[in-house]
Amino acid sequence: MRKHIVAGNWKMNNQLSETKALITDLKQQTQTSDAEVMIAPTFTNLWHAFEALRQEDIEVIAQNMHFAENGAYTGEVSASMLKSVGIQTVILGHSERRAYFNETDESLAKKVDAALNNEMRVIFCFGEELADRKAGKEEAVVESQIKNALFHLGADAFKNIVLAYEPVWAIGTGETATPEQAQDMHAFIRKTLSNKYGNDVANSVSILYGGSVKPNNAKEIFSKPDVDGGLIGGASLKAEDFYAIVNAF
Ligand code: G2H
Repeated sequence: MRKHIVAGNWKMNNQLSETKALITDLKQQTQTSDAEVMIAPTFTNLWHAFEALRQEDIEVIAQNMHFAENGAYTGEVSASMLKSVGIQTVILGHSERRAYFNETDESLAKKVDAALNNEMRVIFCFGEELADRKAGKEEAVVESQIKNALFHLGADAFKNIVLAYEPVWAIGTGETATPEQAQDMHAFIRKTLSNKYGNDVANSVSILYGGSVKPNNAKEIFSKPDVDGGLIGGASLKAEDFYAIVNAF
């Protein structure tokens, strides 16, 4: 049985005071689903969030990290630094990182290795752009993103990898892939994994959908057999909305 996961990606939102207030609201919500719940605040709020949620069933995760252990990389944060403040899971390869910070399949492969070497769990994001989909290339793009960043790994590594399919055209735009489009791509992703690592690995990896998931569309998206959860941006910034999505399973 694959894990259901709902992760809130706060992106570059929330000062410390807003983080405190949102965490207070999150603690007042009731969970009725079996999903693992995660939130990803900015680096400056990780330690506070980790401390504040220590006793709760909400894991605090990071939005990014560098591939080096330490050294002359001004402005960057390493896996061991994240671990030193309690963080066990990191989002890597979000399309905003790829688009605005020049992250490539090659640099992401190094980040994945660094996270796994530090015994962290990775939520690895990928997805096609609108032009790719219009040209009918969405599967080829997704397949190459997965292969280039992950297929150097052994099968065992996939115990610590969660995949997140986020079509770029659906991110923060209000456009959502239809549940059928999401299911078709998730099934393709699982087949791609199966071709390389076999059915057991492919069937054990949770594949999340991301891109304008909201309380009013989560249930239908999560009802699809290969959709194991969601990476939630805008709708994770309000506790009621986020828990409406968490409870959509
Ligand atoms: C996609 C998603 C969260 P949103 O980036 O990763 O954001 O739900 O706002 O589209």
